[in-house]
Amino acid sequence: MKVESNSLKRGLSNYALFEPLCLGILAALTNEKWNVKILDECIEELTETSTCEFYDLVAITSDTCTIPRAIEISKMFREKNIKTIIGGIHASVNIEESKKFFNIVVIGEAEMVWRELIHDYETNCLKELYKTDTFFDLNNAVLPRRDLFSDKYVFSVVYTSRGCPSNCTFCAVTKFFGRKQRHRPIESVICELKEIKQGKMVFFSDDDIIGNSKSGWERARMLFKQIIENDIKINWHAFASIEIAYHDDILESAAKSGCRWLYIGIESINKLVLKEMNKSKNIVSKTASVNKLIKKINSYGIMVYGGFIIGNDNDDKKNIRKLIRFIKYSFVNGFALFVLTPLPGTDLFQKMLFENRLFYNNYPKDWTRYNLSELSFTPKQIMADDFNQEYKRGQLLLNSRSIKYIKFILTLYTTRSLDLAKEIYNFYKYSVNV
Ligand code: B12
Ligand code: SF4
Repeated sequence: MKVESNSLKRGLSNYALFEPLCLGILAALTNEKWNVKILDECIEELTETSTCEFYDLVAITSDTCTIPRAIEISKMFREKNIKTIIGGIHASVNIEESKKFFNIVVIGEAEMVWRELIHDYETNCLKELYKTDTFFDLNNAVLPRRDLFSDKYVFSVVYTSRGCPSNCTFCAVTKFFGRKQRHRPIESVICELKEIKQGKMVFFSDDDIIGNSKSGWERARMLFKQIIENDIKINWHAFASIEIAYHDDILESAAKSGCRWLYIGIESINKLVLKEMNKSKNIVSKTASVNKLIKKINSYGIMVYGGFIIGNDNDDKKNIRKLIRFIKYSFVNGFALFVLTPLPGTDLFQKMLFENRLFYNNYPKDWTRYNLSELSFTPKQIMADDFNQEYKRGQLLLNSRSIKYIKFILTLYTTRSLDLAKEIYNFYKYSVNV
């Protein structure tokens, strides 16, 4: 049996930083009598020769933008009469498409159906579709088979919760994992962290490590306390919402437990845009206040990687330029500027489809365009060509040589730490090439 993950094959080599968590979970769910091999195309490209080995089943995971490659891989194995299985967020919302290119389609979380699927294979009664209508109870979480992962990954990926209480219009998560944040028992997380090799960094893949409820905050406090009390020495990164800045005690224990970077979806500094994205929680009294919140997080020695999105209906040229200026001179220590992308299954996709604004609809081939750095629809307030020019201009400005000096000084100011400021300087020294 083989489990596959595929990359864009477009120079995304830095993504080999992260372990393919879902494949480790699939392997853990497979009973011991089967030999499992994991191949991650971020590390090693699948070639005709590697398909010559015999496999009983090939399970593939893929995002939307990599699905054309997943289809190629499936074809290679199917030509050798090996059955392929596709699962994950994209396949779960594109069932008819998936049925055409894979023998078996799994909708939903693997934990709910994988054992049944393997049993069906063993008893020769495989179905074409496996579907679950309920969410997986995280009390039954399995530990991924890390022994099957390459040593090349910088980050061990660990989840402590699933689901996101927010419902941003562009995001594919809530439709798949639900709007209620399900918490994995802390003992189970601690047990997994203890197994991780010393020196590996940990990436918590939760959509929001603290969530937005009292129970979420309480759990985050407990989790960080347990990491400290169990003397687990890790450096960790995670996604969080800007609201974490209102919880000093959580920030303090997060930092003590090894938190180094928080990835925060700031998205925009324009109120109308934030409302349009259903991200009103990011609206703070003044633009400067977002900056103040970032500064607060920095003061605990935690770096902020801000995610920003342009291309919304309320975005015009002026807004975009204002946002880029903000990113450059704000306290965010790192950043990613994305182009709004209507991912399948999202409210945004439905809207764009309804309004007949999608440029590329020759699916599955065109899914490669849905990569968050390409405009795939007609924007409202700006011509597509002008938008592309603005995006290019923004990327150039943000990747110019001066950025390392600007972020060095700002980090020094917010953290009062020369070491952290130097770390940021080096981060840009190696990543900026303009
Ligand atoms: C961590 C993360 C990353 C990490 C990747 C780490 C890694 N190697 O996994 C990084 C930062 C590199 C990353 C990059 C990108 N990401 Co990302 N990422 C995530 C995040 C937050 C968590 C992923 C995760 O580990 N989840 C936990 C695991 C257990 O869940 P899972 O992988 O979905 O697997 C479960 C089920 O889906 C199912 N399953 C999955 N595959 C299969 C296969 C089979 C056969 C079966 C049976 C079941 C099954 O069972 C699993 C267990 O329950 C998700 C959001 C989310 N909540 O999932 C976004 C998410 C997956 N990313 C997304 C996107 C768009 C991207 C980028 C395109 C963004 C960009 N331009 O930079 C790139 C693409 C990278 C690529 N493929 O080349 C989107 C994908 C949407 C879509 N329709 O494709 C998501 C859903 C976020 C969103 N905003 O909507 N990402
Ligand atoms: S973008 Fe982030 S906060 Fe918004 S719904 Fe998706 S995971 Fe939740």
